[in-house]
Amino acid sequence: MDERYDPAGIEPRWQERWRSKGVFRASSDRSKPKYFVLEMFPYTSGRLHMGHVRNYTMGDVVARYRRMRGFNVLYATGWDAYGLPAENAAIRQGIHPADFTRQSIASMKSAMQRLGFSYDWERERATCDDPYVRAQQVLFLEFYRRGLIHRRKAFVNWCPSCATVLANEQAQGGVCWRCQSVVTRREVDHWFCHIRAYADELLSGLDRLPGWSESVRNIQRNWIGRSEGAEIDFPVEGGGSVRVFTTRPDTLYGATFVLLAPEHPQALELARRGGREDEVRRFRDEVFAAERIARKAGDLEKDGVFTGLHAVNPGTGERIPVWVANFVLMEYGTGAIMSVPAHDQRDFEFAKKMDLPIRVVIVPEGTSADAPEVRSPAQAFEEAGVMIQSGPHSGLPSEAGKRKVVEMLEGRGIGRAVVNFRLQDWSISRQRYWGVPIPIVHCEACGPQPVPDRDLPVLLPRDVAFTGEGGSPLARSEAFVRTVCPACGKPARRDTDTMDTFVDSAWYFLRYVTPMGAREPVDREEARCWLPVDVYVGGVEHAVLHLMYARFFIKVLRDLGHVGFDEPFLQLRNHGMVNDRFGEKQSKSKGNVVEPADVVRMQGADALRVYMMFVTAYDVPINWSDEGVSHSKDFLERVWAQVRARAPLFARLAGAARPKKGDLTPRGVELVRAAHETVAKVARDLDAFSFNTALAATHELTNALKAFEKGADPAAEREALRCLMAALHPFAPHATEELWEGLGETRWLAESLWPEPDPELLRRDEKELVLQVNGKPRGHITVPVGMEEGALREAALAHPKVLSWTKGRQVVRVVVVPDRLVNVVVN
Ligand code: ANZ
Ligand code: ZN
Repeated sequence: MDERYDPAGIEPRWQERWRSKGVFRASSDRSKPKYFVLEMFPYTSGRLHMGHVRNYTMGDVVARYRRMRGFNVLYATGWDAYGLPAENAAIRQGIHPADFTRQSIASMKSAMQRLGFSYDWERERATCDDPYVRAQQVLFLEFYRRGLIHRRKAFVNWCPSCATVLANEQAQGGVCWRCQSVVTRREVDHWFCHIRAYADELLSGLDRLPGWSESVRNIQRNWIGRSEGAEIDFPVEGGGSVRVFTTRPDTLYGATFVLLAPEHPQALELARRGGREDEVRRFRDEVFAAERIARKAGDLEKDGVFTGLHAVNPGTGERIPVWVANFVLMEYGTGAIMSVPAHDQRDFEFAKKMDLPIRVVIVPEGTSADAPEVRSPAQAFEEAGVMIQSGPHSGLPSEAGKRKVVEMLEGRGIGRAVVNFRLQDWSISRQRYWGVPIPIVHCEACGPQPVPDRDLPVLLPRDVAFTGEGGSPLARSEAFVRTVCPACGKPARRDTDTMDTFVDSAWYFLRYVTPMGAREPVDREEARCWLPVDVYVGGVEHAVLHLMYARFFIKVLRDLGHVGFDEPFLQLRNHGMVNDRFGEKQSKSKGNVVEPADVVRMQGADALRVYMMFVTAYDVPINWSDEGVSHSKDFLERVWAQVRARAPLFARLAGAARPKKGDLTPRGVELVRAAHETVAKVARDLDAFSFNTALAATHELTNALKAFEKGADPAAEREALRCLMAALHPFAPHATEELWEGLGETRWLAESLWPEPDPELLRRDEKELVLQVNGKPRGHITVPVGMEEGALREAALAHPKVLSWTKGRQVVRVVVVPDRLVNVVVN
């Protein structure tokens, strides 16, 4: 142990020691309870940022702590290696995406290793590894054969700047999740994953995830957006009908027009019949060009155009016009609505603007049909009420009315009760190069054909041109595209789409438990041993996308027989951001980025780790502070100095067992008790993810040690220091290992068990007192020695034995004879 605390010397040395002995290797030792700590694996951007450091320090603290508690811990990491930025780097810098990615991995890995994270690196996986690609293509085809993946023409979200299709989840608010450009609409042939088939289970499963925050579960509930309602067919003049979705069939008689989404497949056809095709087409093009942001939020200027055609309201029998409107979304319900301006504010505004009729059919109980607000309402009345002007259904309350109207429509064969989900099928194909190729061959004669298993994986061709123009580079690689049909052997063409990287990340954690060379995509036996994940740590920005896809994947993999559980992550912890010192998000463009490597070089990995965990609660944003890191370093220096100053006292105690109470001086007992209380508190706090309070407890113990006269009771001092080292070890693993050695320990902390506190020591000295009522002994009470008189009175008065004698009587006085008895006087 050096005189000076020198993290630059200590840290790499311990990292090398741990590595060479393989102490973090996760074995399938079934004699111990398992614990799977998982973090959201990093995207291979090329640099590790402070957000990563915070995320992974938390995971590492938990992993190290759980190992010490005797768990068989699986803690591994990998690389979310595919995606656009690597391809963009290829376009801009002329570096091949594969090389960019490998270089990114190398530099990020060494940055992670320098922080001392205790990963089992033998389980490291990258989504661009050939075995990973193969496994994912196998799964793609299993999904495909099960009808869970299909190809169809669809209007999709298109990011003009990334030149790719985006899933709805990636186009929230109408902007591209990666580049923030405004998303437009395009109709393309496209692969979809049928996540809606699992919508109900994805929803109900949320009720059985107590280890997730209520807020994330609510975000998912809203995203799934289940609503009960009805589909109703409105017959159209001249033949055919338009099917609408409504949650308010009780308002049927108030539907005064029908609205279609601009991209509704019937929109142009109806307009052609109505003689207004040009107007509708022009309007449609305008809407597509307009921002989807506003269209979604409902705060855009409502606009629309008449198709020239009428439909019939199946309740009233009246002719009502059919329009196309910008606020009707194609991907929700049926893409068409019955518009009830009197009871839906959006419809109300639209009717006012277009001068369409408004007809009140629901009123609050007790309102008469000729009240002024019924004859000319000033706004929509959206609540439930009583039906009026509704033919045979008038007088029914809304709830009963909904049922009756649907029954009537069902009877006529033009309506039915349905459950609708906001959740859309997941568009999983991308017109980009750097991703997992879709293992399908298109044959003119046989149609789409799965690539046979023996020909998997379909790998990316290496030499393609990255120009950033003209769609997917794969589509321009004739060598890749040209192949033969697996069914008929004639020339055919490969699919040139690659999979959305959210497919890769939906199941990566299963690859940590699957040996590299495994034939099956998932090793079922190993998965049974390790999964579900016990705690998953990552950013809250993944509350919808990644976490929904991963839950969906597990349910499908369960149904395909690959795994035997329903939910992947038992506990989810979302850490806060790491901002700059003014609370601004760190970004290259703002020039306010704090580089982890710089901090590690100057202050050491342990100081950075301690700072991150100490400065605030795990889920609160950190506003960066250089002084904060310095304070953490000072703290570690103080700990260092303490151990150094005392180490010579322990020469004869090396390897000694934990001291017994009887061997210690009275003050020594107090010190050891404080140490064991610290250990107990740190354990409680770490179980609850309360890292900062755990560290605060270790600070207090250092203070207690500082106040303790050096050499007054070496056995006690050594025991207190051992406890301090163990409790600090998950946070500052390097410094504590070095100091631990300095205390004469031979087994590393990384291999040691948690010092379970001595219950005898934790129990404060107690004494049994006699309880009297009116001078007669009525029972006993055990209390800590020296308990305050007020507290003693309360404890005595609340004691059941005393209560039974004082019930219904008035307490006049309580006499306390310290350490002997309490006498309650009643009249
Ligand atoms: C008639 C009606 C009358 C409606 C009324 C509401 C109130 P939630 O609850 O979110 O499921 N709607 C249906 N499809 C739509 C689409 N593609 N684009 C825009 N709006 C659509 O909302 C369901 C309601 O949203 C449906 O019920 C429909 O309007 C509208 F007094 O139908 B309602
Ligand atoms: Zn063929």
